[in-house]
Amino acid sequence: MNIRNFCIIAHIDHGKSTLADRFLELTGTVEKRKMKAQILDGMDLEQERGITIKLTPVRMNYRSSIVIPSPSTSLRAGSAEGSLSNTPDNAQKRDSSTHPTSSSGSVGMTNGDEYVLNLIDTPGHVDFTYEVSRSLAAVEGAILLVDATQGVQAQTIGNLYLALDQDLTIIPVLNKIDLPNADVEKVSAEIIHLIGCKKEDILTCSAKTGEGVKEVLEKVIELVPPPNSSPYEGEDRGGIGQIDSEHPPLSPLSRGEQLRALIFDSFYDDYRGVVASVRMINGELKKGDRIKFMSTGATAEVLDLGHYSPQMIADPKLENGQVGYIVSGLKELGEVRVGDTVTLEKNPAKEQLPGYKEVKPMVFAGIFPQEGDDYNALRDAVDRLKLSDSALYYEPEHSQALGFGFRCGFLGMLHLDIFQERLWREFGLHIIATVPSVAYHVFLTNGERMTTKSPQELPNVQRISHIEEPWMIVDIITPKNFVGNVMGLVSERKGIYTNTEYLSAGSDQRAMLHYEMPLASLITDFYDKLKTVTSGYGSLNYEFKNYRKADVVKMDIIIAEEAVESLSSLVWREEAFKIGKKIVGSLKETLPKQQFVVKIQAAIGGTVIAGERLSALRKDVTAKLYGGDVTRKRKLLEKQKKGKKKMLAMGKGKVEIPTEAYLAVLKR
Ligand SMILES: Nc1nc2c(ncn2[C@@H]2O[C@H](COP(=O)(O)OP(=O)(O)OP(=O)(O)O)[C@@H](O)[C@H]2O)c(=O)[nH]1
Ligand SMILES: [Mg+2]
Repeated sequence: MNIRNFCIIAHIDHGKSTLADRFLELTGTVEKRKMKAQILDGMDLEQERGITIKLTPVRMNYRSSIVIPSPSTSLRAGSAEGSLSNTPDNAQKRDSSTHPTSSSGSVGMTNGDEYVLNLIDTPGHVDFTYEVSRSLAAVEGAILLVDATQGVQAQTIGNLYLALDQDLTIIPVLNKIDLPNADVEKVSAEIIHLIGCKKEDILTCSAKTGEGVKEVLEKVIELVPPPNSSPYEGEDRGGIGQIDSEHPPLSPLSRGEQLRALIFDSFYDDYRGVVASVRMINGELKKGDRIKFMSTGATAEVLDLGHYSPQMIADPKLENGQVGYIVSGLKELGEVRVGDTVTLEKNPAKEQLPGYKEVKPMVFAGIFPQEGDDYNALRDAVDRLKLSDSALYYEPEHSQALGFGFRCGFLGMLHLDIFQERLWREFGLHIIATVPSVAYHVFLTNGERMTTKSPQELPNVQRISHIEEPWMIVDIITPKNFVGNVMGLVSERKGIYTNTEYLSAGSDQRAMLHYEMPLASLITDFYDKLKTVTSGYGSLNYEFKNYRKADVVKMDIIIAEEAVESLSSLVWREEAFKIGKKIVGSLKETLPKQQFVVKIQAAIGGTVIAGERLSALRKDVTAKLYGGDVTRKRKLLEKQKKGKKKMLAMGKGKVEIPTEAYLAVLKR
């Protein structure tokens, strides 16, 4: 069987899912009448927001109309500089590492061969990068799609580097050439500058009109190597997935030929239990086989298996090199883990595949059910979401005010937002999320170190020796004329400038600015601000760098004399006054008026540093009185006054805090 496994990577909105639509049409995988825009964005949430959140695999059958030329024309990553230029060295690598071992050897293939194409559509937003890196582990090639009206953007580069790390074949494609402002020349120059390919290596297409799409698919067949009997063959292939340094790629001797399949995704099906999406690495799997999950040790029978089309289609077997799914009937959620290796129970592989590096959550927030008795439902929901959202981190947490819940870790604010929305849509759960925080390293006077993921966990000041916070490497791409604005914004947020690169030559150059910045600056409204100061043109990518010393204090928000635990946050001491004032001010705008005057205060260690008063709502208690005796009216007003006094005397009243108030604290 001729197999090609590839994915589409790009910056957000550059047209990956739309190009996938055209591929599905071209190959007849989805009937025309069933076709809809971005069909692989299967979740309602994805369709409504117009963004991809999850990776989606799909298999297509296709009869190629070209003759495959010699493999030496391929574009292959591998030189030390990460250049894609077609050096003899690269060509040779490809020759030796892929073809002789290939069962499907495509060299010199004649016109009209049938191909099985396994495509994975990936998200573009930086918060879902883990989906991209897992997809890359299941394929041999990637289409690097660039919007010809936007040019190379921050995630174009971020995702390209991920693909180069895996030594994948890269096919650069310009999209949206139907648009009048598409600038093929300029954007081609940027791509050439970026990856060092030739102009002729760059394809152009419109995923909207379909122009050039067939050529892209034919190029995939021509350039992407077929899957090896073992992708670990050959020194140049650094294994698949983000290599876990503790589990280096296996030597051929220890590898054996037993069945192995990499789980790159999973989800929960109400009727069939956990379903694992796999990439077959060695061997062949059939329905009824007994399998073992190597790291968890769980065993099960293969109740069903098959491929995505994009819905699940059962097959009698999954062959080596294929991408598909396995239904094992396991209901215990912890037993199937993304990155684990599936093998046969009877003749198991000796060693696991390298799997994935554990992903590091960036921001943490407490998640509590709005109704206390929803805790069990919340636990089940979070367990299940974790299956299809492997970047999610969670541990149980208890709060005095909010009861039992979880401290959850996310890759960014959009990830948190999507998580909340999915809890509501898929499980009908309303939750309270606390103000997100980064993870601080707190060094205690007794020499111990603890990681603090929430303001509540911060130990008493006397016990703290010093605190460290995470810093990120930040890349920002912007047209040259906004560079000044970006510089201003970043330095306001404590960013440290590293250097500037230009994406191409010429008068309307775009710059890539490199900075280092505290993560705490990024998780507030940095991205919104960046868009504002660059008139929407700026794009952003970031990754973790290291931990550095920070002077941080806990700021409490007190509403109607009561500290609202979920609103407290950790802030830099030098900015505490400014931030306190801002938060109190915006809370005044967002909190609904009450029957009584509400005091809103920000305090550090019991000292109030900022305060506001929210005036009382004067409820028209006399509204129901038509005419009648004036003394009656006066009586009602008196009664109202008394009631208010009583509440004020108690100094508090229950103030319900709307979600906007949390946002107000965040966007400080
Ligand atoms: N004019 C034009 N519009 C396009 C083309 N390709 C995609 N679009 C539009 O661009 C927008 C984004 O397309 P998507 O396919 O959702 O982009 P994506 O890369 O999958 O986005 P994410 O998955 O969220 O990163 C949609 O409004 C598409 O209709 C094209 O070739 N021409
Ligand atoms: Mg998409």
